[in-house]
Amino acid sequence: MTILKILTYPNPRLYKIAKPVEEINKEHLDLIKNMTRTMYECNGIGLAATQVDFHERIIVIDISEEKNNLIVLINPDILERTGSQEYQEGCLSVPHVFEKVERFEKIKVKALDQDGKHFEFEAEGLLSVCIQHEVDHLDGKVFVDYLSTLKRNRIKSKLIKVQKKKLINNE
Ligand code: GNR
Ligand code: NI
Repeated sequence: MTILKILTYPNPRLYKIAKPVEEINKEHLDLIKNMTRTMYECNGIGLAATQVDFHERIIVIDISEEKNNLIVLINPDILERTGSQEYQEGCLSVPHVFEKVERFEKIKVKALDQDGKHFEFEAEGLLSVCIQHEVDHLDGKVFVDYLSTLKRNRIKSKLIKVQKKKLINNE
């Protein structure tokens, strides 16, 4: 198993729109294992394939305290959206930035599991926030896109500076 490299904002690859998975093969299953490992290693509660530069519609999520409740969503589709909630969001692709974002409160989701079986469920609270955040990644959207241009540009400059420094220091 491998810890995958996560793309950092504003890498243009984060803006690619992921294609539906046509048939789940061994490469997909390997990727899901590595994405899961990477999410846990980085202390994230979710990870979208886009963030590891793989542009098919795959998400892993685990919002549990004990990190023992993995949810794998292939070709996720949000069927219903109701209400609204605000949550302080962070993103593994936007390190050290936390900002409030408004999302739908309750959603109904349809997806395939790793065996290619269809399933549907309703989510609210943090799980709902996380699914909306991850589906956005698959659609080439990052949570800072919901912030004001001023805030987003400040975040962009800061992250570009940090990345140049890392490049100089060979990190
Ligand atoms: O680890 C993560 N925490 C988080 C907190 C609030 C709202 C969304 C998230 S998802 C994020 C991991 C990540 O970047 N997923 O794409
Ligand atoms: Ni994210």
